[in-house]
Amino acid sequence: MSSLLSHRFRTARVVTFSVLAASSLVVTSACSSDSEGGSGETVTVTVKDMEFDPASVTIKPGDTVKWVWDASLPHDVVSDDGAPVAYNSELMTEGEYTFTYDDAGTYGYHCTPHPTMTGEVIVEE
Ligand SMILES: [Cu+2]
Repeated sequence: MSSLLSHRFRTARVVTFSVLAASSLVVTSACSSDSEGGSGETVTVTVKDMEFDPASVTIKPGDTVKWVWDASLPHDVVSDDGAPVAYNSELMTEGEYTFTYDDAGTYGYHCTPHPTMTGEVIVEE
C-alpha cells in the first residue's frame, strides 16, 4: 500500500513539472514573435544535457537564434572552427545567449566539453 502511495506522489510531481515546462514554452514563443521596427525574427534552441533541441534551424538573414539553457551540466555554444563568424557563450547551466546572423550560409556550432553536442544554423535568403 505504501508503494502505491509513493507512486501516486511521484506521478503528481511529474505532472506538475510538465505543466510548468509547457507554460514556459508558451511564454518563450510569445516573446519570439514580438519584433520591433521590422527587425528579424528570433528562433529559440534549447540547450539540454547532451543535445541542442532542435539541432538544426533554418532562418533568414538578420534573424536571431536564442539559446535557452535547461541543463544540469555546464554547456556552452561555440562556433565551429572555420564557421563564417566566431562567437561563444559562457559555460553555464541556465540562462540564455543570442546571436544574430546577418549573412546567408551554414553555421556549425558545438559545446566545448561535449564534442558530440553539435548544432547548425542554416541562413537562407
Ligand atoms: Cu555540453
